[in-house]
Amino acid sequence: MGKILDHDQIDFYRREGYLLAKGIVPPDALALARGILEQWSDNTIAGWVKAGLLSNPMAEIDFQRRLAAAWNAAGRPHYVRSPRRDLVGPAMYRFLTHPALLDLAQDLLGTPEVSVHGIFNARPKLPDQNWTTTPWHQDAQYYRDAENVHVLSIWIPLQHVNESNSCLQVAAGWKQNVLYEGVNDEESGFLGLSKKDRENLSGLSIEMDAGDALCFNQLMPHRAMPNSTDTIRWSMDLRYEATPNATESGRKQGFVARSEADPASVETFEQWLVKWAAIPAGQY
Ligand SMILES: O=C(O)CCC(=O)C(=O)O
Repeated sequence: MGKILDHDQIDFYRREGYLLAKGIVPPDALALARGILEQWSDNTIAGWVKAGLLSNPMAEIDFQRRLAAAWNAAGRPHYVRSPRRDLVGPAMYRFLTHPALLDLAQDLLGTPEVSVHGIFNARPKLPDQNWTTTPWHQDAQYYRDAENVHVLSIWIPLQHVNESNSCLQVAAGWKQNVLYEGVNDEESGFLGLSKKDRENLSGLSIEMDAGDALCFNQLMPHRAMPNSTDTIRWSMDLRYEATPNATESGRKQGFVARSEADPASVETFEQWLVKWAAIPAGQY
């Protein structure tokens, strides 16, 4: 038995490279994530108003629709499609270090020496917006120093997701454990698998509820389905790694989040913030 998962779940993850952990994200953690995203959405829309693209910030529209309505009314301006830097703050630190998420990371990494990897994203996926539809890729294509180092990704939707509103697909049964060359997807520009490498994958759609977490390792191919509904699909994706063999790419903007061997090594929000000092707002 792990801290939060049972043996069967941990075995499944080790064998298959992914795990759908049902009901693992408690309401207070989801509320933190939602607050962070509402703030980001508010700021983004305020930026469009300030730039003269929009006269009304549309604050009366609900969270699942507002950003899409404002984006369309503003003339579909460019914005950071997978925000990271602009999420950094005390609430994001609390979310990343929520005990339930650290327990999950501890169980799947197999150690209480847990670091937050510095690459995490929010994903506002607007209706019919192809440039946010993530193609087949392996996360380690974005940080090749993790080719042979376990980096755990945790994908957390804020509402129910299915094939209509951009749930993720994993390449179930894929056991090759190789890191493919990354190529830029023609449609979205995202880095991902070449057409040839995608050919033999069979995608398993993972339908999820708010509170569920989809976990996968750095080599597991996955993609998002398009959003063909009229509401926004909100999600966060986080990454964790074992501190003793943490990658350079992870440590750069990451931090030690839990340690039994050396509790004093856990880094505070203020220590984490310093690592972002050179990265301007609006960047990754
Ligand atoms: O949220 C998405 O659309 C894609 C997420 C993803 O691919 C990831 O977290 O690695």
